[in-house]
Amino acid sequence: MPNCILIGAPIDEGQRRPGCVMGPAAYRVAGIAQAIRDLGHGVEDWGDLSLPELRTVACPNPAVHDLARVIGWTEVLCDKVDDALSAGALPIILGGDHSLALGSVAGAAAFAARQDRPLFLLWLDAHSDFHTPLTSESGNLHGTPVAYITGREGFDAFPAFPAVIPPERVCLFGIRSVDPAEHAALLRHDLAINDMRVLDERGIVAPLREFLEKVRAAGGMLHVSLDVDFLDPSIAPAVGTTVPGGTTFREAHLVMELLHESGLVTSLDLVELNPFLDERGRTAKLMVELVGSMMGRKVFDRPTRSF
Ligand code: B3U
Ligand code: MN
Ligand code: MN
Repeated sequence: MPNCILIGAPIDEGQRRPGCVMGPAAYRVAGIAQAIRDLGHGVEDWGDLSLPELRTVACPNPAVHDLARVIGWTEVLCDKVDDALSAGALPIILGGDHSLALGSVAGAAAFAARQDRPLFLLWLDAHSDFHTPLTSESGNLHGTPVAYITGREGFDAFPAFPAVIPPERVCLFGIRSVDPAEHAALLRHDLAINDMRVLDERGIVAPLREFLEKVRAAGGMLHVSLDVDFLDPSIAPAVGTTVPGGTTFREAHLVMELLHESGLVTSLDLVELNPFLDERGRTAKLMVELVGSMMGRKVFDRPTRSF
């Protein structure tokens, strides 16, 4: 695995509950850099990003809020993630709400396009985040990145997405909250939808391996976007939008262990941590442990199986 670059993205304009802005600090307090170093990897921390000068922008949907700021974050994150990948590192973006993925995945897509490699996206989330700014009822732009990344219309005010990811290269994993407009749009697009119904029946291993196999066969890069609400709220309470019935502690670790074994992950978002809602840092610590599993920590070190 390459060395890691931590990129702090203190963004909370993509939703309405204050607190995600403290996310990057909480990950640092929970020891994310040392946890990765302990596994033998180099870590550089690029500190927290700040907003560039904002443009004047407009959106026909009056519910949408903080559009100019979210676009500003999108631009700055796109550049930084591209820079980190160009430096040969694995960028880990410390969020911040999920609107940061508008920029982080754009940066990964720009880099992948220059390398002439297909970029795949694994979306670990309770939500499908498949709204466009035109269909969102809440007006919260953290519910829109998957639509932007797959090239849906309605993002006129945003920078053009550098290299649209075809829906067949996207895997939604763990979803259990989908709005009607998202549902209708998902039926028209060919994303792999591993909702909790599928995971309950098949477990997490088979569907994840199927997707990883596709990434490997295509010689692809893989961006993983981990939303805290992928986890069950009983183990990860520090999130604004808790949805019951999430993945367990062991399922989540197994996902991250399989990702490590695959050797395919090239960039990672950690999103929606709201430290103000945490219980003595337990969610931040769990997220750091999950990163440890993705970076190679094992319960018992047996010779690596092929995934
Ligand atoms: N789909 C809803 C709820 C939501 C999406 N992402 C989160 N919540 N975290 C919306 O507001 O777009
Ligand atoms: Mn999300
Ligand atoms: Mn979510």
